[in-house]
Amino acid sequence: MGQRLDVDAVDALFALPFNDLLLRAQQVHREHHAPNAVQLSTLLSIKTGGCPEDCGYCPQAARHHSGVVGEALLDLGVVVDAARAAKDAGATRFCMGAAWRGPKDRDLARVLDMVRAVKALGLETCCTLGMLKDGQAEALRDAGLDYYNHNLDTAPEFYGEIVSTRAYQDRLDTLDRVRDAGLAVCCGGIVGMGESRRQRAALIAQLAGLDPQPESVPINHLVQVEGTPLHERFHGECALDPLEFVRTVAVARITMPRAMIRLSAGRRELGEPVQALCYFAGANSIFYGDRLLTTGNPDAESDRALFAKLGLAPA
Ligand code: SAM
Ligand code: DTB
Ligand code: SF4
Repeated sequence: MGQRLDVDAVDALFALPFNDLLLRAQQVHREHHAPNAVQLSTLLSIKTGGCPEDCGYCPQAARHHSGVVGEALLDLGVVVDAARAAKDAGATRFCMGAAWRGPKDRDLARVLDMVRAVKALGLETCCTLGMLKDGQAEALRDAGLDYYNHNLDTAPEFYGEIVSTRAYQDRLDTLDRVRDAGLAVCCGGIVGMGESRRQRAALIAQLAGLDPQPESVPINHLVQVEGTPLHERFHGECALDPLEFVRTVAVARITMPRAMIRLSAGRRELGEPVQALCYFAGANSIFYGDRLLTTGNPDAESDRALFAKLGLAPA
């Protein structure tokens, strides 16, 4: 993978006066993207809960007592119905997420059928299935997959406090497989997990240092779910100033000028004014629909109302 961008340089962007940072982000945004267009992706959890991994933020880890019940992989028909509904509501991409460490070959075969069927509806396709083994990214590509989502989650220096069941390098290896197969890369992280500003800068440096840079960068704000270790750490108290979240979006925009920056988990909790600032800071993609994987998201109607207020249009 590519060279890591200088963390000091990214940190210096974070330290700019807020207005200077946002103006610069908006200028970069306008050089590379339509100023008022937002791309809409809808998520579906095709396999919920019971995950063997220990990601400290995640309600789907079997070892966390979040109340999420482990379910089987959804049937093809259920997935196709959800994709059709997403398309009818205006989404252009359909992202299928599974609570796996990685797909077993017999499960992957069923996901390939889902990818073929969703693609046939005329939607862009995305999957997030965990770590991939040799050949799996190619199989997904051949079935018609456009994007694979796999996040770095946080800075290498902070990562060990959040996840122990897979290494940072494992994530980079999966991203290499995805890239080598010719799939578009969707890779981002989560902020608000108690990391320092320097560690947020290090996450962005890591993402921007991927070569080539990801086509899509989800910036998630931690959704604190009861029963997860990070909820136990912060007890629902937000660990991040909302304006620092806006800064993170702006720095992502400046350092990854061509990427779609996706305002991802935590959008409901941010509220309209903070979301509006994020759009100004260069966010141009969202998860659209009233559910993420297991947690809530603003419903489509309230997103459409916010777009109308801001003069934004679906891309
Ligand atoms: N199991 C697969 C994996 O981890 O690679 C795919 C699904 S996993 C739920 C996808 C991503 O969702 C995680 O990498 C993480 O960035 C994000 N995520 C999970 N729980 C979250 C939470 N509570 N708040 C914010 N983002 C979260
Ligand atoms: C990403 O970066 N965020 C999405 C998507 N990729 C798969 C997932 C957010 C999950 C939030 C917690 C939940 O709903 O379970
Ligand atoms: Fe499993 Fe993915 Fe949740 Fe980690 S983030 S516990 S791998 S579903």
